[in-house]
Amino acid sequence: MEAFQNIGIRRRLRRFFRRDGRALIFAMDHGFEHGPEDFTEVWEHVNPRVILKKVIRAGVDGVMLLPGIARISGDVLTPNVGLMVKLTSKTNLRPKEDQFLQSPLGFVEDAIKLGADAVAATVYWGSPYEDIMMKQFAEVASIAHDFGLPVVQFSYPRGPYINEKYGKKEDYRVVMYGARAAAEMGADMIKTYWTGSKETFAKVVDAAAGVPVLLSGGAKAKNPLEFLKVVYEVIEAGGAGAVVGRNIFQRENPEPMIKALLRVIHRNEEPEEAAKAEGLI
Ligand code: FBP
Repeated sequence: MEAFQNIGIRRRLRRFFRRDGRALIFAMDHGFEHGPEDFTEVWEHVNPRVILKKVIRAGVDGVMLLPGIARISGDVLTPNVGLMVKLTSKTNLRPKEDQFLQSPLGFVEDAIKLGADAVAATVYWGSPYEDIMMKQFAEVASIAHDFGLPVVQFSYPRGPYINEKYGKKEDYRVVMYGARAAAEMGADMIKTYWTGSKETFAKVVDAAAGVPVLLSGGAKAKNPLEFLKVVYEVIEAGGAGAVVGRNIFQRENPEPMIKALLRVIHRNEEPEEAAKAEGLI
């Protein structure tokens, strides 16, 4: 007989991934990680209930929140949407040299109380604080797995040594390394940077050895088509979808963007086709 936990992990992963094994997850930890200024473009979205109602109505598969926002928005989060609670973060207020460290801000037990379907923690691979974040991730993963909760690693190579050695943190060789390290640590889902091409992202997917790899959205693209093209290539490369924040909440009306992303992710539509269908171009 299978262990109870395995059943829990599989059931909960299905709350994010559709039958095609792909997901569009809305990320919103920016009020903490970047500060409320990230909401300047569309100020009403500083209220999590306002933006969460919009993105859920538009059909996202899951949301990623910090514990306090999950609490404030509890009644807005409909049961058909997967809830990922992130348990580490950092503020933009800390000194520059400490920006390469994420700290714990909640516990697996809190996430369970909130009804989470997964927990997440970041590791800045290559950072001078890598050791601390590895321990944090290992602890979160071990406890979460005991409770049948899947664990997501935000696998972000980052820090002075990465820049020195690879030139940029998005170099596929280091993104691939981070994804592999996440898989080796027992992550059930990996979120990481765009490497710039379908071919290089396919290497990242290969290195993850079957653990689903999702794109980390990044700063708002110059135009919607540009972002849809990246997500299309992620899917073509074997990626399992995208976790998107700013490209959604920095739009007054995020619905057409979400619907176009869903077309690309779940229907394999070409980016131009999806953008036209949703009136984005
Ligand atoms: P975005 O789609 O806005 O990039 O959100 C994804 C995310 O990982 C957030 O969870 C996080 O706050 C942010 O990006 C990290 O951004 P940065 O690269 O500036 O640390």
